[in-house]
Amino acid sequence: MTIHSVQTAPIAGQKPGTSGLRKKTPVFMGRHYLENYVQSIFDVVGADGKTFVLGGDGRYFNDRAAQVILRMAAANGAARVIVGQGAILSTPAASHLIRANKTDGGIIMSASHNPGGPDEDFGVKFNMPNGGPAPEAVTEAMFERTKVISEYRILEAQDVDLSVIGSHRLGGMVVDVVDPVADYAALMETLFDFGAIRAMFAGGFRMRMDAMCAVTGPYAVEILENRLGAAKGTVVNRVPLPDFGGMHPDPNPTWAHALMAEMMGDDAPDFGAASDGDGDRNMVVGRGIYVSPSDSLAVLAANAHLAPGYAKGLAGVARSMPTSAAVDRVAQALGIAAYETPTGWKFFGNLLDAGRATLCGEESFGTGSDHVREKDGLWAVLLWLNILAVRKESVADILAAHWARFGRNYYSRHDFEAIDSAKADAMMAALRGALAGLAGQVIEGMTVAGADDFAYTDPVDASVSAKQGVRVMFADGSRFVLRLSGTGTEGATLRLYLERYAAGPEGLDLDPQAALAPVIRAAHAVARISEFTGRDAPDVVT
Ligand code: VG1
Ligand code: CO
Repeated sequence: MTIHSVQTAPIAGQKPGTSGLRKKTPVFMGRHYLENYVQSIFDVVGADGKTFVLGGDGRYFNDRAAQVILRMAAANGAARVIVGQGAILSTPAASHLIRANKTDGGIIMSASHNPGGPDEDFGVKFNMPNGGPAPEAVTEAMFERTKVISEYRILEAQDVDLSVIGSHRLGGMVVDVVDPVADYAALMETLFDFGAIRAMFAGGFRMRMDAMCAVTGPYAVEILENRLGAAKGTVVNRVPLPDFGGMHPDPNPTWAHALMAEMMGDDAPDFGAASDGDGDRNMVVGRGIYVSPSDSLAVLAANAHLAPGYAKGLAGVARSMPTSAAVDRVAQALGIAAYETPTGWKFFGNLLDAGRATLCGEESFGTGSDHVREKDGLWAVLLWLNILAVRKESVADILAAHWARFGRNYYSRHDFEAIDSAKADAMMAALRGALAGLAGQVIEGMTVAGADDFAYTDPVDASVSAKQGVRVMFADGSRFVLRLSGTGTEGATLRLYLERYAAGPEGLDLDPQAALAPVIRAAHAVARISEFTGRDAPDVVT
């Protein structure tokens, strides 16, 4: 078979964001676009004689992109690629395969929570041999490579039949097609008390899992229904579709509204959950009660020892800076370290590898542990189920007890989407310029204790990441944070994160938006959101 060296030229804008390179699908399908980026990945990490994992969330173009990546891997001298059947792998399952097979990394095709389809989003991300997203230094090197690329290598060959499990050949390279679910499900069995959860379902416990027509469906059906005995039909929207059935596979109260309606209605099941496009996010809902992701992380940290995989306790916990400090209070009570990192799972990798943190989480519906190096939606659902099976209390009771013990960090995120980028940048620049004068000011009756632009020094490798979000902290423990999204593909998305602490015992049952009202007003006044962007109200509130 012939290896072609194809002449190409740099394409502007191939800069990976919070989680890989994401663009509109037609952009990715444009001439040389995918090829330039994949060659840049191989040029940076090297492919000769190496083994990689490949899979994606099944969105539109997933199947064809996989064939291109395989042909390029073969042409670049890779020895072996392990591919999920049908080119499907959830992000946590890919992370697990990368680690379990001691490979040299993997390529994940996903734009995660972004909609999919011919006119929606596509993405490509490289994960390191530890199973985690490439750190900034590596993604920067890939971006630099895209600016000077002049040729890529690709094998002339027919498609590999990825529907057939087993070993295939592509030129000099082996393509091992594997069941996307089996190894992941086996890993989950080592972490959780499947017997206890099975007994809970057998006792009549009811659950709803909304896979949002994305990649989690097959995993959830196998684990929840087949192995744990949840009623058939527990998992809805269970077949992954190239356009996610038109759904926006972002598990939050806005986009998973059907699940929310069911959980708040009469005859609601005991427990509800949803996951995102690539299966690394989770939303958790109890009967009649929504669990904010920051609270979920805190409850999981406080109760993880009830699951066999965490019976020895946690080494430490880590959260992204905009995530509420609820988990910090748990860490303090447990006497373990709590780390605060920038947004994006890539920053947790070093802490996990060094054994400093066991549990990690983000306010954006992401929770995970040292079992893989990605956040893991179904893992979080199973840890909740394990805790419910042991404690035999409702989600509402568990939350109430948690707040009574630790106090409550009222929390919300307001997203302003598809803002003109220049306006968003101007707003952030003005805000950064105003930070120095804020300390000591009284706004909405609250005194500003400090304001800065978050910078992080990795405690393991001392790498520094600056300008990770503006935070304004008040003397009473309230705060707000503003940053621009790094995963969008249209204009800018402004994220406003709001937090206020109530120690209790009074005032633990307020509506979060009401409890946060002064912080919301303060944020708008300081950042002049409406003046710069023309927006008064957010598009999505979580
Ligand atoms: C968002 C979230 C962040 C998450 C990232 C990837 O990034 O805020 O917490 O790690 O998405 O998640 P941003 O830059 O748009 O705020 V996933 O499930 O889309 O890979
Ligand atoms: Co995701």
